[in-house]
Amino acid sequence: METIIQLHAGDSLIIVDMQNDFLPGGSLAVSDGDEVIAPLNRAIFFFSEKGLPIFATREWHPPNHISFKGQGGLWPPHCVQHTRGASFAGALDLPCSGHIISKAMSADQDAYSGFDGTNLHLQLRSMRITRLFIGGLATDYCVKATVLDARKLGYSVYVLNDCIRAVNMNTDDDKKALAEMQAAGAVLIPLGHITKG
Ligand code: VGL
Repeated sequence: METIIQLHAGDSLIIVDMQNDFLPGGSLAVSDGDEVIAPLNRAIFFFSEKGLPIFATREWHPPNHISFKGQGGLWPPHCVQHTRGASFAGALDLPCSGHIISKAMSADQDAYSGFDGTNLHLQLRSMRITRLFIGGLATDYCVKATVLDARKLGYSVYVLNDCIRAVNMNTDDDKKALAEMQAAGAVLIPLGHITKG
């Protein structure tokens, strides 16, 4: 049986790190990362129509960030504050009312999860949000970390499985990440199974 989820008050959309550097042409491009823009725009439309809050997380690193190879980290420089690479995808229809959550903003602090070192939980709580619908980049890093933290914090979590793409440094990292999220109680659903009623 297909599960159809009807959106209602208490729901929020969390868009993870849809920044140029994670898209084709970017310094840490996720393969086919741009393919999630269209479905995310549909999700944004649904949530906007229902007057439900939308959050967009972003990495917002200083040029000497600890996660960069030059600093001994894993990654090429990416999402450096105020650069084009750190900007949200131009084709993403983020509404003005969207809430931006910046993370990993100081040189010595890294954060994959949108909850790590941010006031995301505080903002969601003040809006009485209990269910989160999460999509974006990348499945095996920031999406996974955000989903796992959300579950730890007690939210019901739906992962929009057609609105995510993985880095897949090792084959199957995406499958492992999905299994980990499900084991933590997150539900994977395609956007087509969500109705705004
Ligand atoms: C991410 C690698 C490095 C992500 C961030 O957004 O998933 N991946 N930094």
